[in-house]
Amino acid sequence: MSLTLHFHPLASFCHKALIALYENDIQFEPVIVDLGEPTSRAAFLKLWPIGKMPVLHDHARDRVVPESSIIIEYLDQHHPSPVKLVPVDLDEARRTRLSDRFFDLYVQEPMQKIVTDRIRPAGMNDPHGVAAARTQLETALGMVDNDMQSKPWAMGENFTMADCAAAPALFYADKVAPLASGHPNAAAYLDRLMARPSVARVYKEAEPYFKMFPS
Ligand SMILES: N[C@@H](CCC(=O)N[C@@H](CS)C(=O)NCC(=O)O)C(=O)O
Repeated sequence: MSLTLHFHPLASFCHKALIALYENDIQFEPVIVDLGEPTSRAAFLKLWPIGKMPVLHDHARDRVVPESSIIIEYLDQHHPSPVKLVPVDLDEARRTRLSDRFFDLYVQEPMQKIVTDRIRPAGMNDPHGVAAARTQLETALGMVDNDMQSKPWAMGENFTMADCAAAPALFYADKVAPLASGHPNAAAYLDRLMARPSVARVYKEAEPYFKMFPS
């Protein structure tokens, strides 16, 4: 098998890459990384010393591809498939990348800040940082709600990389700030995402690991 994906089934940025792979039925070997287990951790850090998942290894081209957005761009480029996740039109592509950045930086990151604070050792919490993250998440979710009033997917009629980013971002954001209470369009968009077969498959496979999610 040419492609190996190093990932963890509970990790939101890994879900983004998995959605892209499943969306186009691209074959790959999954390798679960356990950063708490010395052998798995050492093997992963050897591949990508930054230590963030997911990482795609393309053995045929001898390429190590980190960063979820870059992995999706790489797949789009080297595994041309029916669902074009990065539009060919340059303006559309740039707008798609902006939406992808938006979901990563302004939904996923504050959501992760809130969640990871729950598992910090006693006395090491960061209430100021968590409050700032909650404010940013609320602002971002308001923008998503406004943007998703009248279209099925983030870029309009076509499912793209922006939706791959939106699915895990909104899935976990909904756990820390339930969308239905103040953001009905964002909640309906999350429902559409969850009904998409590639997304549904990722969350079905992640189910056994959800007990590890700090609630
Ligand atoms: N910008 C990176 C972020 C990746 C990231 O933060 N991954 C998390 C899992 S969702 C991770 O590897 N965390 C492990 C750690 O920080 O030790 C991407 O888009 O791939």
